[in-house]
Amino acid sequence: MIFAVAPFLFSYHDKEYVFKNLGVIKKFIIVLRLLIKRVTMEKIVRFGVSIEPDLLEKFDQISKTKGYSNRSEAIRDMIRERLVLEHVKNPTADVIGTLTMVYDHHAGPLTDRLLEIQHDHYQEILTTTHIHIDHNTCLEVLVLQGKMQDIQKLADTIKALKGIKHGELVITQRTI
Ligand code: NI
Repeated sequence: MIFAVAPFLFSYHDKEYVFKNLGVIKKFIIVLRLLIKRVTMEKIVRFGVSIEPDLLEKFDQISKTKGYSNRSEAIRDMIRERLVLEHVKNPTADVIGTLTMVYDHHAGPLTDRLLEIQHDHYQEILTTTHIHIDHNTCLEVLVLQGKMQDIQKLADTIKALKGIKHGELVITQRTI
């Protein structure tokens, strides 16, 4: 194949040459397409799954409700979700995530405590976003990174503070 391609590569600027060798070029493109297809196909593994019809029906119904266009993508996402769940079970696993909280900034020394805790954990807190929802209420999002046990402990400490109305920790991993 390389012998067929070489003259084309060296003379691609010569319109006449290209025109004369159109057949060779077309063949080269077909071979190239097949090669690309083969390389990309190898990254995907197909496997058969035995499943009860009613279970599959329920799965398809949920997938459809969630907007999946095909089963494969829904199954892939389900597997990734499970992998994250397993990953975060390890207390020393490296994780990344967010803590979203809603609080009343008038509630006692809450804002001072929050600031103090955040400065104590500056290595785990990548960034913070603060939005004033109304006169009393604040929404704050912390982007966190570190060991699972440290992130969980930090989130628990913040959520337990008096004045925090709601807090939710969402954890994921960098590569899934
Ligand atoms: Ni505020």
